[in-house]
Amino acid sequence: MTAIGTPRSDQLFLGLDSSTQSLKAIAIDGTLRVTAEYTVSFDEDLPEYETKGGVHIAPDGLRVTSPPLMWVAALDLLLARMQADNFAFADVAALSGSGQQHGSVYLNRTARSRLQALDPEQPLRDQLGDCFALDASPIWMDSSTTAQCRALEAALGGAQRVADLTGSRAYERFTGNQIAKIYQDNPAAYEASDRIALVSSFMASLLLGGYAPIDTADGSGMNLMDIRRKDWVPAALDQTAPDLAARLGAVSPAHAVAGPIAGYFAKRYAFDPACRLVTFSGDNPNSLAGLLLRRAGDIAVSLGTSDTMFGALRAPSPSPDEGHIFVNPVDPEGYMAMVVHKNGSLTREQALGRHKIGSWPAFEKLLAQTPPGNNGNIGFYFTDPEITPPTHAGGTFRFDRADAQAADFPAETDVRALIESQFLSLRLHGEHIGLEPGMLLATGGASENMAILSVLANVFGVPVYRGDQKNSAALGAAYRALHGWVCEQSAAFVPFADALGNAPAFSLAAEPDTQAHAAYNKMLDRYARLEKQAVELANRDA
Ligand code: XUL
Repeated sequence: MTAIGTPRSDQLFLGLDSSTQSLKAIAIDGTLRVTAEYTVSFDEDLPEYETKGGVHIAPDGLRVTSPPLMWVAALDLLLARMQADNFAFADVAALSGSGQQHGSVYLNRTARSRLQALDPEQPLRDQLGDCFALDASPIWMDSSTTAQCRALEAALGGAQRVADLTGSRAYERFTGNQIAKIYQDNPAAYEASDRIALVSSFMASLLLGGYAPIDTADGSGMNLMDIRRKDWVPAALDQTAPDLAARLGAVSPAHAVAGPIAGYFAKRYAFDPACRLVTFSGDNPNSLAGLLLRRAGDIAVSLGTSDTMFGALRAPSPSPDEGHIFVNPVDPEGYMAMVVHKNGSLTREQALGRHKIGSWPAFEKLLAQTPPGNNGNIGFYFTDPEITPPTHAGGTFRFDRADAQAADFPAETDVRALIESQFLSLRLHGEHIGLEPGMLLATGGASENMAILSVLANVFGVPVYRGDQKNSAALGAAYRALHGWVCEQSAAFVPFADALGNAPAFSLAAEPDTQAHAAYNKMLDRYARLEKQAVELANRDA
């Protein structure tokens, strides 16, 4: 007989990931083997929403939104594809999910009853079109709320105080500042909102057939939650908008079961009506789970639309200058720290275009033509206003070995300057919030590029591993579905590591070269000094 709390090999656990550009699903079985994966790409599969990279960018370049109904349509399409593939919905014991962090969804007073009374004969899109108080959801790429950020810091007693309370100083993309702007610019939309959800809790609400809670890990990305008390900060809510607590609802630990899946999905797709819905969380917290980062010093670098570096911490020490502290999604008493670069993959792709480099192998060849340290040439590539270090405007700033500004670099120097700069910045700012790796786990699109991983190993001086599984947020959601299910079955919190005992090992991808690492150690102070100069230059142009 199988012990209570131990999943059977024929049970499935499903993880969804509603990211900036796509909606993905990964199913694992009770032995943690990945059994199926599906993707819907917003631009390609739902062209009627006319997004580019899943988003709409306003002419000022600062306001960035996505249509929330597109995320609903994506769920219809994803589940239809799974059904056409004979996916065994009935075997799913639990599901959970991931959402791009910070994005907010404004649901009007019809939403709750509509979610509770979904007609299984109709797609979701046809039933939920008019349940939004706002049809453009601000997302994490939005950087239009500087005034609201400064106002929050002033009201709470400064950037350090906001960081100490909420885990981060006020950041433009953090949801509270976004809500403040909506309240100020469009009070009618705020007034019409019955519930303000994160992307994660919104997607969960669709599957739950009712309002799903915001979890404490994704909730840490709002500048509204006390990361130690795990509850809203009244003064932050008051500063943001009136009657906000009721619109946000109560927070929940990420491992908690929010309820069974809505009858709609049981009837339309033959899910087991008892299938458990484990609270959804943000993409970075889910990636922490997907990469099984358990020990301090196990640190991941995710190279995607945004580049992020994150790892688990016992005690938080938030900085007002960089990085974020979130509640840990698989250890409600623990924390995670994270540094984010907005300018990740798109900036790397732009370098390819700018220098007419036809392919990634050609990029690797160019990278190999220059030595670690790039003969003293350093660049800062803020295609968009950067998050770390924070800038108010974009701009590219290159410095030669004598610190003189250069208009351009030859292609082979420029690609190295770009990759080295992205990783030196992660190292510099990560160290400030306690992220000191003993090893690195690389994930995301660019982690398939060996030359890039070798620069990463050399900058940090530690081995770089790579998971075979690229979609760490969706996988993390599947792992968390299993974790939440085990906790519920056991009627007690079970440590994640115990629930996930069988998880696969990662493969070594790059080892550091001592000499190259020494070159980067030497470079770091100069890099930090030039970074300050680049930030001043970017802000001067703002
Ligand atoms: C994290 C952040 C991004 C988004 C989208 O703070 O802004 O990583 O979560 O991936």
